[in-house]
Amino acid sequence: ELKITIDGKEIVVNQGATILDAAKQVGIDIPTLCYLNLHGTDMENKTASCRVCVVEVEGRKNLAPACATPVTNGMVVRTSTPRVMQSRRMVLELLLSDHPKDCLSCEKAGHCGLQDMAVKFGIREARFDVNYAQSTYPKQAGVSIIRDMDKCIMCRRCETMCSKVQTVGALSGVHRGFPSFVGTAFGAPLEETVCTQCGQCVAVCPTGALVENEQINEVLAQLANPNKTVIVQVAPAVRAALGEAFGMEPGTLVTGKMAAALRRLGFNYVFDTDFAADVTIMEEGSELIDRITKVMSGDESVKLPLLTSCCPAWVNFYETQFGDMLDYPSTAKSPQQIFGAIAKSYFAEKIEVPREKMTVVSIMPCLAKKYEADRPEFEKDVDIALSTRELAALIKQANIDFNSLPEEDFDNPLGESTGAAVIFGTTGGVIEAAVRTAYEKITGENLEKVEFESLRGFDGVRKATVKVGDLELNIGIAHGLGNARKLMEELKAGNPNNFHAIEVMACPGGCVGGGGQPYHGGNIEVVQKRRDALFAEDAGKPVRKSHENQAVLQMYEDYFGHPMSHKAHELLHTHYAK
Ligand code: HC0
Ligand code: SF4
Repeated sequence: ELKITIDGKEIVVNQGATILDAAKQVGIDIPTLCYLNLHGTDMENKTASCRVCVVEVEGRKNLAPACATPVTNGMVVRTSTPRVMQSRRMVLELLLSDHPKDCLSCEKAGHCGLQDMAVKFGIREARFDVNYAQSTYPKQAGVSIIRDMDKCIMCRRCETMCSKVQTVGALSGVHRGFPSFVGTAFGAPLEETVCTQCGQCVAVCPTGALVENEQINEVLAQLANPNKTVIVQVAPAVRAALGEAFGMEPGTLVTGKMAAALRRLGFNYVFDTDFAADVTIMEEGSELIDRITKVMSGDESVKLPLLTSCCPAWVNFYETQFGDMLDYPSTAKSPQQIFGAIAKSYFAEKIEVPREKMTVVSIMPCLAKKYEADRPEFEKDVDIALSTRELAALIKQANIDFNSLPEEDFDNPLGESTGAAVIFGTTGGVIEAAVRTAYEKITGENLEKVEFESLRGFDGVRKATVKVGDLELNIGIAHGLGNARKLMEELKAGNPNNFHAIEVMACPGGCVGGGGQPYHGGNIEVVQKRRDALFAEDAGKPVRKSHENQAVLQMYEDYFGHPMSHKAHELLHTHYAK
C-alpha cells in the first residue's frame, strides 16, 4: 500500500496504481484524450501519447503524464496548477495545428473528444497552425467504416482495440512523428484486409478519424419516393440504447417511442427484427437438435459444436481466421437477413407489392450489419442498414420531440415477437433463447423457469452445462473476438469441453455494446445497463419462447411448411466461404 496526496487529499492506493487511478478513487477528474479503460475487457489503452493528462509532481522538474506514472510512496501531486493548465492548452494547440478545421460538418461533431477538450480549455486560436504543414492522407470510404487519417491524433485506441481485444490486427501505427497515422497493411481498404467490420475501432476513436459510413440520405430518398413501400426493422439492442441520444439514463427502454418515431418518419411498415430472431431460433434450434441426433447415432456428416452465425463480424472473423472449420457454424442466416428475405417474399406476396418496389431498411446497433447487407449472396434483401446513432440523428433532423412521443406498437405480422428474441441483443442471449426452445422440443415437457442464470454474466468466456432431460448440453459463450479465438483454439485442439453449441458475439457485451450504438465514452457499465434493460423487457413479455410466437407459427403454416424445409433452406439459410 502506498500513500499519495492529490490536490491536498490523502489517498491510499495499491502497488502499481497510476496517478490517474488514484485520482479516480477520490473523484478527481484528470482530463484524458488517449487513455481508455473498458473494465472487464482487455481494453486498456495507455499509450501516454496525447499528454493532456499531465500533472505536477513535487520534486520533479518535468510534468508527468498521470495515466502512465506509477504512484510512489509519499508522492504529492497537483492536477490543475497554472503550469499544468498552460501545458494542456499547448498540447491541444499542437494537436490542432495538424488537424482539419471542418468541425461544423464533421460526422463526429458533438461527440468528439478533441473538440470537447478544445472547448473545455477555451482554445481560441491554433497558434502553430501553418497551412502548408498539415499532413494529408487519402480518405477511405468503406461499406461500413470511413477512415479519414487527417483527423487521427495517434492515440492508438483503435489499434489497441483491434489487436488486443479483437485479436484481428487490421490496424497499426505507421511512421513516426509528424506524418504518423494508424493504417492498414499496404494501405489497403479495410474490406481487403483481415478487418471484420466490427466497428469497435470506431466506438473508441475520440475524433472523426474513424466513423461509420452514414446512409441517412439514402433512407430519406427512399422515404420520399412514392413508388416505394419502405419497411423498417429494428434490432433488439437498439431499444435499450437509443434513449441515451435523447438524454435518457443508460438502460432506459424506448421500444414504444422508437416505434412511434419510425412511424412519424414515414416508414410504411414498422417491424421488429425480433420477429426474425424467433425465426432464427426455429431454424437454428432445429439444426442443433438435428446435429446432436445425428452425431449421437454415429453419423459423421455433421459437426458439433454448432456455432451461432448471427453476428456478421464473427462470421467475417471465422471465414478469414478459421477457414478450415466452415462446417461448424449454423447455416441459418442472421435475423437481419432472415427478416429481409421474409419481407421480400412472404410479406411482399401478402401485400401484393413486387420485390422491386419494396425497400427494407434496418436499424442496427452494429456497423458490420452494413457490410452484411451488402454481401452479394444476400441480393439486397436488406437495402440499407442504419446504426442506432444514425437513427437518432434522423429523428433529430425530422424535428421529432422524441421524449414526448407516445408508446406505440410495432405493425403486424412481422412486428410480433417473444422475450427470447429480445435477449438476442446481449451476450448469452441467443443461446439462452435456443435452449428454451430446444428444451421443450427435446423433452416434450413444459419449461417452467425460462431464465438460465448459468448462461448470463459478463465474463469474456463462459462455460455451462444445462440438463435437458437425459442430455447434458454443454455450452460455450464468448463475447469479444479475442475471447472467441480462445474457444476456437480449444475446438482445434479437439473440443476438450465437449461443447454442443457455442455462441459468439464480436463486441464486448454483445450487440448492446455494438459499434453503432451511442458512444459510451469508455464506461462499460453503460453496456451492462443496456443488457439489464433487455432482460427486463424479456421478463415483461407475455410469451417468452420463440416456438410460441403465433405470427411465426402462422407463417410456417402458410409459407415455409416447417423449419429446415426446402423453402426455408432456400430463403433462410446461407453458406460460408474462405
Ligand atoms: Fe444483434 Fe442480431 S442480436 S446480431 O447482436 O442474432 O446487430 O441487437 O440485430 O441480425 O436479432 C446486432 C442486436 C441483431 C441479428 C438479432 C442476431
Ligand atoms: Fe479492427 Fe473491428 Fe476496426 Fe476492423 S472494424 S479495424 S476488425 S476494430
